Amino acid sequence: MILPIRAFGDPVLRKVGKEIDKDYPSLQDLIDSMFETMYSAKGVGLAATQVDIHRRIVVVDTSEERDQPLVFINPEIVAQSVEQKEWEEGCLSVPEIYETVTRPDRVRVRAQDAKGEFFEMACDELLAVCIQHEIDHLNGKVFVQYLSNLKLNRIKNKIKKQQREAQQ
Ligand code: GNR
Ligand code: NI
Repeated sequence: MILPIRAFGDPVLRKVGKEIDKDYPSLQDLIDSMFETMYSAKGVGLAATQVDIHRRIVVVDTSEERDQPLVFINPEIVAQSVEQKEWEEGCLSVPEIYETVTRPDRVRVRAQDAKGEFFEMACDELLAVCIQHEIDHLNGKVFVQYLSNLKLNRIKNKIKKQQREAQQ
């Protein structure tokens, strides 16, 4: 099922997701719907927060072929490089806005898979950027909140304009 993606400005994007435990109902259905939503929107990642589900679950696929789905349940960054990297980020909740954000170059993530098993993954390149971006969503943060107030206000106005035009 394709789920509606909430846009920046919607207060649900500020909620902090709760941990998922082993007997969370229909977890596999949620995972399937999140992948369907992410692939149909042509995103490289999606956090449950963006579809108004306030649980700590993220789906990612940074492969060219769109055939390497990754699920991260209760993800945590357990190590990060001192080196930082700039990346032009976008977000399905902030359509048509791309801005440079600086984050650690590499991170090590600990999470659970769909069966509840713990794993760790060393992430670099787009995957490192994406998992940090998604964990921010689980904590109620959207990438544009790293920008200056001037840029943030311009983005808020642009989104309001997009929403007005979408209504007409
Ligand atoms: O599709 C997405 N692309 C992207 C590009 C650069 C940095 C982060 C991302 S994540 C984004 C999908 C999304 O909004 N995930 O929350
Ligand atoms: Ni996003």
